[in-house]
Amino acid sequence: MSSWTANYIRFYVTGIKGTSESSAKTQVAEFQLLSGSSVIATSSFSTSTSNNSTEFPDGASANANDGNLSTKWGTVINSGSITNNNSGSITSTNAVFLQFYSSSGVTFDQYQFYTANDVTDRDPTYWQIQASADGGATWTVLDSVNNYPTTDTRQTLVGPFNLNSVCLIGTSDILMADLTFKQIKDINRGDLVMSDIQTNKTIKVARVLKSFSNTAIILVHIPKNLISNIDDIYCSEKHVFWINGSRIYAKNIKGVGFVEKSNTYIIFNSKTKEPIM
Ligand SMILES: [Ca+2]
Repeated sequence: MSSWTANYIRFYVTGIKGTSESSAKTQVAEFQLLSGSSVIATSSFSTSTSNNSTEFPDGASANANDGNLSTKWGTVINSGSITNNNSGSITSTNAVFLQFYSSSGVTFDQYQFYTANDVTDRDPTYWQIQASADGGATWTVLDSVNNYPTTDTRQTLVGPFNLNSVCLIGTSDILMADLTFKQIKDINRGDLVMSDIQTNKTIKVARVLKSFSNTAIILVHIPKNLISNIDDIYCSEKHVFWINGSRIYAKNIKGVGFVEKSNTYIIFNSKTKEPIM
């Protein structure tokens, strides 16, 4: 399972890039949902904006869904309290959202957006992707991104973001350059880590240049009794393992000789802790 079907989808902006404007504003030229590598047709949705905002005269929500980078969804946050300057936290009162609606439901597994034509300080840098399949009664957070280094280049693609793209959970151990271990949630910018260079299968010391949180819903649990000399691993379906000289997605590990038992790893929902079969 790697896609989501929902009637309502929200691009829920919780933080913007800068503080230069007296009223907090946010904007994007386009926001797109994808299935595989294909952008879902704009005719699949209607659009709207949260109540906590006032669209610019040239910032109607439909402009985020018209396939035209010259038009934009742009809105003033009425509370004036949207988090800016990349120091934010997510609350229900200081965020605004762009909402998509489809009566028949839309199935998607990735999303992306394009920066608007002007004012880089309005660019989203903190956001969630939320979805509802029951008319808005309950919402599921499919992705939560903090302090993303959104480009300053105008009318430019940001993403795509795969909804299962997180590699490892926060308590996973990372091998540092001094050969000690540090949990991934404790890694800071500037830290030196041992990095796997996938193009030539070598390892070298690399410096961490940026970090952000990306919360996947679907995780794979590979119990430690499946692989010799390794502890339990919790990762996304598409976390890559080197197995017998090949790159293998976690979700495809079963049946490979490296695994001592076949067909016994567990895919589970990280929110409900329930197995997904
Ligand atoms: Ca547009």
